[in-house]
Amino acid sequence: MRSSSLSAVCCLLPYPVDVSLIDLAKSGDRRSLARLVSRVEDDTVEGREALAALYPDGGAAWVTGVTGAPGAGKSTLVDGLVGFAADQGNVAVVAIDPSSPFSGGAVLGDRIRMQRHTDDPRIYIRSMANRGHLGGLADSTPRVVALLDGIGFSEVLIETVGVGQAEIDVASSADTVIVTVNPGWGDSIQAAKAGLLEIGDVFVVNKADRPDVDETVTELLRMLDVGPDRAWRPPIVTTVATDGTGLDELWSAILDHRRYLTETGELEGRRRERASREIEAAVRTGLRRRASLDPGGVELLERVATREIDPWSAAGTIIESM
Ligand SMILES: Nc1nc2c(ncn2[C@@H]2O[C@H](COP(=O)(O)OP(=O)(O)OP(=O)(O)O)[C@@H](O)[C@H]2O)c(=O)[nH]1
Ligand SMILES: [Mg+2]
Repeated sequence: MRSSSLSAVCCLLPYPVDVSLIDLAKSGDRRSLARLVSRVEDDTVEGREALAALYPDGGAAWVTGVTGAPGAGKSTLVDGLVGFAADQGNVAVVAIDPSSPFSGGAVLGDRIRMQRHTDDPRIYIRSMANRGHLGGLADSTPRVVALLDGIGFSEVLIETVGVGQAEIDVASSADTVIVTVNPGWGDSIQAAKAGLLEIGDVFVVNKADRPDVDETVTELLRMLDVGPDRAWRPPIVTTVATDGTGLDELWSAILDHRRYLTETGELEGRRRERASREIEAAVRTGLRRRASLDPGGVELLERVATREIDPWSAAGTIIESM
């Protein structure tokens, strides 16, 4: 009697092993999924184990990245695209927020804007702070995307931080990159400066309810014409994200790009490139961590500080000792 009640209690304990956490997340339990994402974000041992277990199941998710200057309408666009994506299957949205330098946390909470989707069981929305990482994403974004892919989401939408600088990380994390600009001369030139013209697979002139839309489209076309020749010619779509105008056209442009990627075999190339960059980034992070843990580093620093040896020879010694 006593032992059977004990075993009943035991089974009520929250998630004794991570396998059940993965199973629960796969079955649609959002709390378990949120815990898994946090573990991956924090790069804990459990997070790594979950990724290792799930990676072989991945590869089926389509990843769409939405980037552009601050306030261009990225969140509003993503909010609208979620509805189209949900027709294809379960959707995960990863919104990267700038970290506050004071709290270290995400300051804006794009989730609030996407509140209307939170009750929909097909849709999972997660905000993450970029934690000082440059390039528009958080350091952990590619890992979180791989996790969501492995859990079984067929659509993943990423919204980058709108930092107005080179946000080109998203180019290697997404299958299709949407670059958002607004009407007006300055915006497309800023986009060009930030290196966004090279990475856009689809361009969106959002806030098309404002003046100078045609001029902006013409300017973008001109800049794309003088850019490098690409087999895929990025279409330019005009939208009013706030009322949904043009979103169906944007979604068709995304689907066209997917078709192109599959038919030409470029998808495989892109994903290989993604894996290669991820391995490189992980090696770099691992080396950095080990270098800072290396007790020999302190002694070497002392020798560099007293100019007995130079910093580059010290680095060579540390790498060799690994
Ligand atoms: N007039 C007009 N306003 C829009 C349109 N799309 C978005 N907005 C408004 O522009 C503001 C910024 O929109 P967001 O979707 O938050 O822009 P964002 O690019 O996600 O902004 P950050 O994440 O802060 O960089 C909001 O007040 C939106 O309501 C549009 O098509 N027309
Ligand atoms: Mg936003």
